Amino acid sequence: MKKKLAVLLAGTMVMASLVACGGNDAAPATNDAPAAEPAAEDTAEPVAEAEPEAEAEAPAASGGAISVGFAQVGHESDWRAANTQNYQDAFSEANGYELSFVDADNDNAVQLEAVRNFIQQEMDYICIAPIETAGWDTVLQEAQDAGIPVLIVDRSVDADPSLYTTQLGCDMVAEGETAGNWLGEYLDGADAKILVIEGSVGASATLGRTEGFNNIAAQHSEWEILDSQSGDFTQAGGQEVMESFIKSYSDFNVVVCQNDNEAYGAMDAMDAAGITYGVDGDVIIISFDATHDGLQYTLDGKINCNVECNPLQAQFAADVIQKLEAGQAVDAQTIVKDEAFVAPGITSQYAITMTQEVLDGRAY
Ligand code: GZL
Ligand code: ZN
Repeated sequence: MKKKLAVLLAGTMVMASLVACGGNDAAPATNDAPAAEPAAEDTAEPVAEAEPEAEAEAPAASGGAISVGFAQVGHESDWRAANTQNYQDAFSEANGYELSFVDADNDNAVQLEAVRNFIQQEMDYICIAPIETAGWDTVLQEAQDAGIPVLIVDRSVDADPSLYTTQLGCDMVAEGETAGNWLGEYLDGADAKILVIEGSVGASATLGRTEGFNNIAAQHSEWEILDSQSGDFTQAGGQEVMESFIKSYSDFNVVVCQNDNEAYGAMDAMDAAGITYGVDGDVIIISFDATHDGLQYTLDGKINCNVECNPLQAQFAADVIQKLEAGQAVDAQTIVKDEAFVAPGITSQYAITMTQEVLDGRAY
């Protein structure tokens, strides 16, 4: 169903970015690290914290269901599964939506084709969680020419921001810096020989976490990053890369895994090689995502530090769509706030020490 022209006019009146609390309000009150600051060029005015608004009510204005096309990255990780479920729950028929969901299976061509099909089908809105940052200008222009607002969700794109209505997701550079800052605090000047299992090549989550961690590593001349390879955010990829690292390096004492599933694979590989890890082992493991199983491993002391990236973001997208439906201005960017967690026995200014209560209080 085509959107009213008024909705599009409202979509162009974007405001400054907004730091939003993670959707995981079950998380305990925290001595959390400072909220990630929005990118400087976005903050025309002071940043305000915001909670996702109440469950989106059915669209009274237009009377019919709001059609939303969602081109999802794939099903590569537990994080992705939680993110997908969250979108399917938020964009339900009961909430007044007609969701067309495509799992692009980590294939750029499939994702681009899905977006073009959404344009053909004249969706009211298109949400894209871009597999890679590059290659989006043309199809975003096609969507804009067709008068369909596009929400870039979870990750970000390397495209002209005027080609899409909003971007929402976690601050990946801040996540990488949190990991580095925690490691610096934990090592307290000791040497580090670091191996990095990166996420999917070209993904903003990979690029941001790598950039952030390297920003901090540059401050530590006693650290050496021995190698960095992509594990594609999967458990199999993490295991494969760790197996090859073990063949090539014998003196490493830190493994940075850019998501939990890679960490599980790395642990399998180290187990098979008789290498110990975690708070009682020879190798420090840093992971990202803080999914339920990842935090269980952190609680068990197998993962030393786990930096959250909250997958429960769908309500932020629904809030944007509801505002557009009501002809209201929307924010150019919404940063979903993250926490970080460390194993019991570790105290940190950058992270929350895991307890069973913290784990039980998590919404995903
Ligand atoms: C992060 C998200 C990443 C997760 C991975 O926002 O894009 O993709 O860290 C997922 O688990 O594969
Ligand atoms: Zn140092």
